[in-house]
Amino acid sequence: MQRVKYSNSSGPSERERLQSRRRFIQFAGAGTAVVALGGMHYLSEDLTRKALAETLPDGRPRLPPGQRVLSQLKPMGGEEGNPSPGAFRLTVHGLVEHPLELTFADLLALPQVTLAADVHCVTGWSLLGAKWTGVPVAELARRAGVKPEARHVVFEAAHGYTANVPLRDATKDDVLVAHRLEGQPLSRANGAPVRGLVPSRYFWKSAKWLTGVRFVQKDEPGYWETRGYNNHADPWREERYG
Ligand SMILES: Nc1nc2c(c(=O)[nH]1)N[C@H]1C(S)=C(S)[C@@H](COP(=O)(O)O)O[C@H]1N2
Ligand SMILES: [Mo]
Repeated sequence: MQRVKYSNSSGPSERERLQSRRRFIQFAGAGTAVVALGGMHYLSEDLTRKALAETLPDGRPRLPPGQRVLSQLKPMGGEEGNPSPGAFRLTVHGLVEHPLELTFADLLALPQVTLAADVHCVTGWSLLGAKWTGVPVAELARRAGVKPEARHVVFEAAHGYTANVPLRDATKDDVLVAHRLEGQPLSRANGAPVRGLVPSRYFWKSAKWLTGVRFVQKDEPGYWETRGYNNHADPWREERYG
């Protein structure tokens, strides 16, 4: 299996990541076939054709424009956090009445949800209908007692990675603090032990190696949002770049 190639094993430097993104943008702009993109090796023409014939309950096409379907999740890199459940802590903080600090066991003791979700990476691939298990962000919001002035959620991850989502969207039923994919614990590359899952947005909003969920009043554009990517990131509107 081919992996995204970085110049060292500990992960890409920021400069390398931005360069690789820029190459993608050039490809996309030139209308080059998506197979030219790095990491499309699980690309499935059959699954793509099938998805193109489907619509969501609200009438939108199942597959957002410019996307092709993968048969399995492809690790996209990033600076990994500590994958050990024993070391895991999740802080739920910011504009809340009762800040929480949850261990992995605490998280598992909360009501769990398993749902099928489609995810869409800005580099042009989608993974459809995978089963994710975790705790809804809405549940954490309720337990922490989010203050009425909160308007946005900042997903915080290892090494300072963040992703911002409006509170209304971050508290939809399908937004999870997720720890299982297809019934299995998350792999290290896919964010172990816990990641955010925000299916309604490009996948960079789904922060791997999650460490915190922070409620804020004023929007705080995150890692990619401050590096040329769209703040809102709706795949159906192709809100890819800023
Ligand atoms: N902490 C962290 N989370 C992250 C990233 C990252 O670099 N660091 N990359 C994002 C991007 S751009 C994508 S497409 C998805 C990829 O998730 P995967 O590697 O599990 O496929 O994670 C998102 N979450
Ligand atoms: Mo991505």
